[in-house]
Amino acid sequence: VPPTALPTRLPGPERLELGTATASYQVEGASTADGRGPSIWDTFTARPGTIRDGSDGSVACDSYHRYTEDADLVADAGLDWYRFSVAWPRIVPEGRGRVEQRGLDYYDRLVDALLERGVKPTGTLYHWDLPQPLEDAGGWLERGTAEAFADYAEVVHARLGDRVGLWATHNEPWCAAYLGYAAGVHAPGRQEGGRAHRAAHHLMLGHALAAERLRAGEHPVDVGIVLNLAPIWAEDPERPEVQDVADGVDAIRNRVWLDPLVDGAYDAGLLRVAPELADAELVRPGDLERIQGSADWVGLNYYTPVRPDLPGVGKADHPEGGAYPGVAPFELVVREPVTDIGWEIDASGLDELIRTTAERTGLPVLVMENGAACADTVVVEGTVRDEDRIGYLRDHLAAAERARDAGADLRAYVVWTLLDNFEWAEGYTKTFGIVHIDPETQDRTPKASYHWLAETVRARA
Ligand code: PNW
Repeated sequence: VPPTALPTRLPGPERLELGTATASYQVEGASTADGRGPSIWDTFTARPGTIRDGSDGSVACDSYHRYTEDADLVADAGLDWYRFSVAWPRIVPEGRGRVEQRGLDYYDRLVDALLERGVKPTGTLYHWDLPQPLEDAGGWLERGTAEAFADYAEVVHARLGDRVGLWATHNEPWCAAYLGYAAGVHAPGRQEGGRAHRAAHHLMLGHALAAERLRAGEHPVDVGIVLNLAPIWAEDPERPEVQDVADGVDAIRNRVWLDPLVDGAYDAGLLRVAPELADAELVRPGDLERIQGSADWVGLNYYTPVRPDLPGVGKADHPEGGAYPGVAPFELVVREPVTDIGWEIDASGLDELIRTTAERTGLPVLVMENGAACADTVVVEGTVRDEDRIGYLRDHLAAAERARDAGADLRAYVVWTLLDNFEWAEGYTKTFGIVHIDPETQDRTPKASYHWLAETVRARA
């Protein structure tokens, strides 16, 4: 990247930029290095029974030490950008107050390593690693967490903003709020029912407060939020009971984030599912006005469509099941074919989601994650064959281009993920990487999908 092009900003509409992504807790390891404080994921993974293989992110891909190899891999594939996330507990170990310079130094080195190789860095400020002291004070159920988040965001941007001007505040706040505080399958592992809507509001408030600080800083910025919105396909839309649960799922998966962002309101339909959001102590005067218009772009993470149906029809033990408090009992149907993590494959969902999100928000859209878990087979001669992943990526990239051709303002497509890494509740049992990681040595071996992606980039150029 020529110095004159700094900092990395929102890409223009001329061409679809391509990248790949990771997240701090999933790849960095070194969980006690250089003054990093504990996060809710350190605490959660230490609790027996939370992670399928009993593992944690304390070593992961050791990207904290091997980030130059990661930067080489992204550059060698010819990708435009690398999406990383910043670990809040490395920067502000107690969650608020004292700043740890050694944590900032790490991201400084990472950003420079990318720029030296001609890769544009883009950052996410919150990919789920909340400092444990903030959780001890109530976590995202408390307003103070949103305020602390804005302080932390300002510190990061002051240090990196001369080179990184494309920031996402949150990654998938639906997961943080509802998998974390309702279903309890992600950290902090709480089952608070409708109180999880408080977390949703505080996450959006935190986004807005952080966006204000970034915009007020000395460095120019395009600030957005990355949502895992989903196409909601009622299995039997003619039946009012099915349509009703589908509306409820849509409210919590999509509208609780988009409505305040676009309309500055939680409407009556949403309040029916989430009456907690009518609480004037929670949603204070001015909150919704601050959230409205607080994003310059919207990021989408898409893996699979969501198909609600009545109880007894779908997957009763679906991990998302408990993540929609306030919705009448329902089940999610999963149709074949599925990936190795059991998520239905349907690329038309991505096309639909990009178009509807662009229309609903009027904002530039970036696909910030898309990819597949595959049971990769390691074969001799150092090659890892993952033909299923190639098929998935090819079909979804084509779907993204269809949406663009249909006029949607889509600017980028980012593959999840560069490296096989710590896949949250699934531990290391599900691999999404285009690069294989040896679990003993952390050695990196590009898979067939990596070579396919590199070839696709070259062919396009
Ligand atoms: C997203 N669910 O996570 C995240 O942004 C990534 O960090 C993650 O590795 C990727 O998708 C693949 O899972 C999710 O259970 C994890 O519904 C779980 C769920 C959804 C998203």
